[in-house]
Amino acid sequence: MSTLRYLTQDQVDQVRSIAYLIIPGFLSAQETEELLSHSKQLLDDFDVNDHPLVRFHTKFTTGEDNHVGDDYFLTSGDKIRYFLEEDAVDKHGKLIREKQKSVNKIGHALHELDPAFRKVTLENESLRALVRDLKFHRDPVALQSMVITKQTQIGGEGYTNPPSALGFWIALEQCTQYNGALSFLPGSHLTVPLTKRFIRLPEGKGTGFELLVTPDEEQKIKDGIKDDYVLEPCKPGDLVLIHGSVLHKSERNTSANTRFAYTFHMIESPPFAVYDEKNWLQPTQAMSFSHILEEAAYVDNSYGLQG
Ligand SMILES: O=C(O)CCC(=O)C(=O)O
Repeated sequence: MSTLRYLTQDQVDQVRSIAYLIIPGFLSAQETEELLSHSKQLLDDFDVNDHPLVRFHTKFTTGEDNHVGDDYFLTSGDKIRYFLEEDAVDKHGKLIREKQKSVNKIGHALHELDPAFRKVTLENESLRALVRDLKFHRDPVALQSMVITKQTQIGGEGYTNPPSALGFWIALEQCTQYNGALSFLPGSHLTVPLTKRFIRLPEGKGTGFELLVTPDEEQKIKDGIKDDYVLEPCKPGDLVLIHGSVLHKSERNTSANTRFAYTFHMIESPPFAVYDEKNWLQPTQAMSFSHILEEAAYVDNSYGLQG
């Protein structure tokens, strides 16, 4: 067994047993503050008139037949784009609130294109040490980074065979029960099967869900889930590791405080895992997925990410 450099064995074991882990103070107060103020700067710089919801005055969701909105989302994997709350504009295509409060996330290539986010994701020795300690990935790559101001999130992106997705979620502000701290169903990666995936639909039809079980089975699985979610308040700079198959959620923000977080996903790369062609986010010619480690790491397959 190789020496651990960043995590304790208990922490590694916790990711495997309950499928999430909070690592307090992963970023220093200064690093966190820099990312938070930079995120706010990005919001200030956002030219709302460039957004398709305002420019073309279309309804913008991922669920409806809406080509402009779909395109804005589907081609965001190698860009920095702004996603608005569903009720952000009125019937004339005008923002109801100030733009800084209308955006629920910024994504999805912050870790590639923005030096501040690149530093904590692709140029971070602590992160590399942590990844080696986990022994989940041989040759991990980063994809789909976002600043989440507070939104409800759909799981299932970044599907690989075998499954290898691990979320890295860093609180940039205090997260409490009132402003949407994450909560988890511990160990659900082993007990609750994935019932659907969020995918890019064929023939340019946007995005949608693919059921992985029959509707009856889905209902049975849903009915069998006990609502034993554990709320995990955390502090600015804390990192939360989220196994790709653990059930988790965040409630509505009912407070006066925002809850900014920076998150990205890490997956195994070929030949160790196959990236699914139905994933909404695909590497582009302009941007492939960046490797986290310089050389392949040792992996402990005895209880890997496949939950
Ligand atoms: O930030 C949130 O509220 C949800 C985040 C989440 O579900 C995720 O990153 O997997």
